[in-house]
Amino acid sequence: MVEFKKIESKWQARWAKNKKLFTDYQKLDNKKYCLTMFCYPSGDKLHIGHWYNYGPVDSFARFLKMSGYNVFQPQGFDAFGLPAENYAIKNGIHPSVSTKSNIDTMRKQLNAIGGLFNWDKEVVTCSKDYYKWTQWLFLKLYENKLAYRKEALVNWDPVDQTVLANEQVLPDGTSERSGAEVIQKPLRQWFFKITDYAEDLLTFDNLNWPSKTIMMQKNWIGKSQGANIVFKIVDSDESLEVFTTRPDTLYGSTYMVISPEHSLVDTLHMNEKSDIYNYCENAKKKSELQRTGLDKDKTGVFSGHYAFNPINKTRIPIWIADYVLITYGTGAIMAVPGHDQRDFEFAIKYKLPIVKVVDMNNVSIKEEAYTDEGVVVNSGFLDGLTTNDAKEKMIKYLEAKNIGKRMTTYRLKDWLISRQRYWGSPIPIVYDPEGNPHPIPEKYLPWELPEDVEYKPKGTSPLGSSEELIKRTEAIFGKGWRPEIDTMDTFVCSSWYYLRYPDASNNDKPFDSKSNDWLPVDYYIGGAEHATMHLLYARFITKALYDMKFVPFKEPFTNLYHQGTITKDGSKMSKSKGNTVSPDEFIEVYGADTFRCYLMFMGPFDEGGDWNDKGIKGIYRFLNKSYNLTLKKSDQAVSNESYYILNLTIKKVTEDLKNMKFNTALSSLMEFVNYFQKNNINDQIKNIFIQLLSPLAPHLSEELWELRGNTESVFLSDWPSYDKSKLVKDTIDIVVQVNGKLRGRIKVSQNASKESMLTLAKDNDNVRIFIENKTIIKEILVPNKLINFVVKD
Ligand code: ANZ
Repeated sequence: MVEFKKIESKWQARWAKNKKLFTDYQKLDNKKYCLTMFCYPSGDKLHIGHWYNYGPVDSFARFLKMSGYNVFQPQGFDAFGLPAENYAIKNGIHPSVSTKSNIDTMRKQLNAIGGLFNWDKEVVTCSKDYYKWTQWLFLKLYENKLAYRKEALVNWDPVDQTVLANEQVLPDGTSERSGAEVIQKPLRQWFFKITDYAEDLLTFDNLNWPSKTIMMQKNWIGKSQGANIVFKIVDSDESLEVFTTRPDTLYGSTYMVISPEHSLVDTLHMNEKSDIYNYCENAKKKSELQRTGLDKDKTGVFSGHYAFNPINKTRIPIWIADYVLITYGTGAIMAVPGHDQRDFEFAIKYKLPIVKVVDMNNVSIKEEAYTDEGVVVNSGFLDGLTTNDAKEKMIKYLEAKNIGKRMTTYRLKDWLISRQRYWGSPIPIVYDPEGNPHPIPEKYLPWELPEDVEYKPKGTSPLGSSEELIKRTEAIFGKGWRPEIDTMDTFVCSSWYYLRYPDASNNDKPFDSKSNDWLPVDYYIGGAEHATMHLLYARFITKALYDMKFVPFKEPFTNLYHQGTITKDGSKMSKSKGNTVSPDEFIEVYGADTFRCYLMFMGPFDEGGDWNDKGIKGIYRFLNKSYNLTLKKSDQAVSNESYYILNLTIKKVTEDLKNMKFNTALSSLMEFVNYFQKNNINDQIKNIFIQLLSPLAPHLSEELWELRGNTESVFLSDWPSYDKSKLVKDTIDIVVQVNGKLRGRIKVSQNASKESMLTLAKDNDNVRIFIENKTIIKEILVPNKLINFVVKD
């Protein structure tokens, strides 16, 4: 058995010293920036999920290297964040201390994978020389009016005592972090204006991304097209504007709804009535999901007011109901119960009129609304038009009469980036004695995270307890000035780290134009769970930096891949379920190459698979067999068929690795080994096999390569190419049937003529028995496969 452990440490040490294996930072013509999502240095160490990201991607990077590319494969740590802070609260250890020790452990574990990582460009987001530039980014966004402060109802996690982004609230209304029921709380917060980029973010031109991820981003941005329409309020100078995607149904609007937070509630003194007041107060306590879920019972109160439907001048009542949200559109709707299910349910409950204005084969709207497209009815000048034509015609009409306008809205909201937590990048803002915010001049960056704080959350930010921070602020800006005490969401740190890697130690700039040449990232690989947060934020930041002329590209990641999930007994591994598997014990027994290959063999890379250690022995045997097969020198006579197998394997492995199909690449190599265990092999074939195996089992292959007398690393050798002419077998097997029944097989040469094949078939001893003394009425020939004689007596 091969001594994997010994081989692995030997080669890891040698690789680290061999500059030729790493990136030539000056040479850019054939660069490949190959990036895995960096990891969070938690105390749980590197788990199988990390391995499944970093191991196979290193195989891919090594394959690119051997294919002649100048590969850049950096590593770093997304090191700010709540877990370190919670750990500090519990154990009294400063987050910087625990984070540093976690990083040291994880760095060691990452090295055990045996990856060719560019450690000279490591990025750690909690270090001063990194967060200095995260703060710079904030200042640039602020200068360009893309960072602003406003009072807003925010998602508040009552357990972690912090604000959450919408993306961090799970569909059931609980916190992704603590599991607590998220509540709504008004707070002054900092936002990044990602909504300015809503339209740009919907374009995915020239990006090779999984279509599901693109769909998820599009849905998240949620573009809706329609119209804003103004309704005059009866006996009042006020009017009510609504957003609708169905202006074609205006004739069918029989009532209106405003959200409990709508300004009209105040302006028209509606809340002076106690039932309305109580209703509105109650609604404020509910989360969006509780209010809008389709299965939720609709509630509401009549406002006492009416509006004129602008198209037919009928008086329609205005209701207040919490299924209408203040944060979307105008916070008010024209209700069309015949064609909107929520309105339908509400109308049934409160006995409001339901009118059919869209028809399709006399559809009934007694049981439920008809929400599909159709032909307009009961709608004056629109009658007979299709839904789409009617929309257009109505919008034009409304615009001409000045009672409405074409409108596009997006569900995407601005990115709330302030957190009432300690372990994050301080927001570089100070307040003058009147409370007005001012950006901290760049020369004071990094605006350091103070040390003298009380971490324990008390509903206000821990930074507020630092005397040093106040002293520092007053010393620089003057008496009475106060620091901002919120820190930035860690997603800000990870929204730009890929820009920093190529220039990781630049002290004067976050990155310079030379490092920009390394971008965009050619291959970005990480979990699909980042589809709407990280990947959307990173695209936004890149686009904003492009518009500020800091980077010459608009998209950060050209090719995106999501590795699948490794499950245990069908469920995702997690510490809380107690079903995690540590890679370390397997590496100890079988070695890193076996472990890497086994993970890759479990299933397609983008699907993952269920962890089961039974199969690992099979991979271990395969690598040992590979070693024994190729170790010794031997020059046996080799058949044409063997060359066919060799070239076929080169072709398959090359294509598979190009597409990150590691599992099938391994299968081909296994078939190869099985074949050559039974057939002659020569040194040339052995060398090529080692090269093909090397990205997948790097340590073992490197050892074999050396034992076979090579003096340079196998990863400096050129990836083998295949000989097309060898990919055709000399002879092919053809099946011969008579009246559709198998009667014999013949061997013919590749380019045999039709006639010669038919003659050969008829000459076959067994076939002859069935065609003798019969009339052949048809000869069917499927090239390279079969001949069928149709005969009759
Ligand atoms: C009249 C109508 C008739 C509507 C009809 C739909 C169907 P999407 O596609 O998600 O953008 N709406 C508008 N603002 C709202 C708010 N703040 N809270 C709750 N609902 C709101 O949905 C747009 C539709 O959602 C709008 O079009 C409006 O109802 C409703 F047959 O207007 B519609």
